[in-house]
Amino acid sequence: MNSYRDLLSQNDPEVFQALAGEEVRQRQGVEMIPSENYTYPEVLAALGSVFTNKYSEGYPGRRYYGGQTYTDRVENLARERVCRLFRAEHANVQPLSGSPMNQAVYLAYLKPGDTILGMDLSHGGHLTHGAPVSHMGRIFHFVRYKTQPDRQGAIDFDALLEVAKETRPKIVLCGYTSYPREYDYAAFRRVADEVGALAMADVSHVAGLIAADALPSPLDAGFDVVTTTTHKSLRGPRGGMILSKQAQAKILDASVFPGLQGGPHMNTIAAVAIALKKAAEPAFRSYALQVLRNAKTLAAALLREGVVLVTGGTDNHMLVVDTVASFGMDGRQAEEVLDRVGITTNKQVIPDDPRPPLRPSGIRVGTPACTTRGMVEADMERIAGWMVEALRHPEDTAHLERLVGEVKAFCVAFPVPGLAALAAE
Ligand code: DSN
Repeated sequence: MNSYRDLLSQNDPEVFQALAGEEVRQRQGVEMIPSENYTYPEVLAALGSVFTNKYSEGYPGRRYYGGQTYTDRVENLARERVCRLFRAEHANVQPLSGSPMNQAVYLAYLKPGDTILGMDLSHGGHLTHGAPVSHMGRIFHFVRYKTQPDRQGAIDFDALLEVAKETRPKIVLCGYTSYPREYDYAAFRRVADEVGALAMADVSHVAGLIAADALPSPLDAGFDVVTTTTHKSLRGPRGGMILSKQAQAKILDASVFPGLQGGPHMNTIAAVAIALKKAAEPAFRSYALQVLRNAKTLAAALLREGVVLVTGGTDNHMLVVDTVASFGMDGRQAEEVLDRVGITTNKQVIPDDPRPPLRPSGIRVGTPACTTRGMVEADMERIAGWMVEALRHPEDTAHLERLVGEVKAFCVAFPVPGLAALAAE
């Protein structure tokens, strides 16, 4: 037992019950949502520390409140560690999460009505990359480009350049939330250069793989601004960061604070610093390479069973499964069936999906979280087998019950960082 659990169980049993249930869920199930992970016990400790008590508007050495000796120290540590890890000239570690981090970049450089060239949501772009339902979509003019799913998700850069010349974007944005292929950063940089736009990448999903040099970096390709959340493959606390060239530092810092946000969450920044130190260790590179091998193995196992994958496979940590084509059920049904057997995925639109977002045609599956628990290629084969069995027999209760038992027995053998001290249920 650790002390925060003791305190909660004694003093707020209602919240404690919810927490205890979530702990069991995380330990007994296979977490396959590609944007999720299990963070370090040290990160959990920093999140629950007294840094949460402190207001620190401003930046180290230039704050609006007193008492900043230790908050300055921890924010400087986070900034230095991220710059070293990603070979960035400047870092802002204050964005509260992914949406404000991207909003801060847009608001730094653009006037209302200016154009951003970003990936279409159904092809892999994020809400903040220009989905009409986002507030950013009301303020700025987003022009959305698409991939070619039948050509392994490749982007037609000649066509993209033509669109850029016609629409004159201020920002050419590359980045994704549901795209299983690598990006050609150099080609995006060339398009941005041709039209005098800022080259921006949102690498939230693959930041951990970039940090480990398992995938290429847009900073190495000369991008001006790179944004990332800190809690996905990077395995830190929930937060956001903006990395840039030194020339962009002043405008970006002013855009985050005082432009968009107030006091940064210093407990999160301390936790980010911890995760960044861990990401520089050799064990993290092994994890990142295993994430990629696991995704490839999972994809191959599903393809062998005749499952239809958007773009036909994966180059990163993620797969998008067309569940309508593969199993005759929409993504919501597939997510629910898999949930019932303890495999957590999320429903996902596929390129130009004819179905609505809450009943889309697919699911998204990823390997960072299960790799953190120590699962390897043979485990991916088993998970693929369970997924296919469940999705082929969604009405067969006895069949699903058997899978529930198998998945649970399998999962509890893999410790969850941060929960390792708890006894198996
Ligand atoms: N919700 C995140 C994801 O799952 O990719 C993006 O905001």
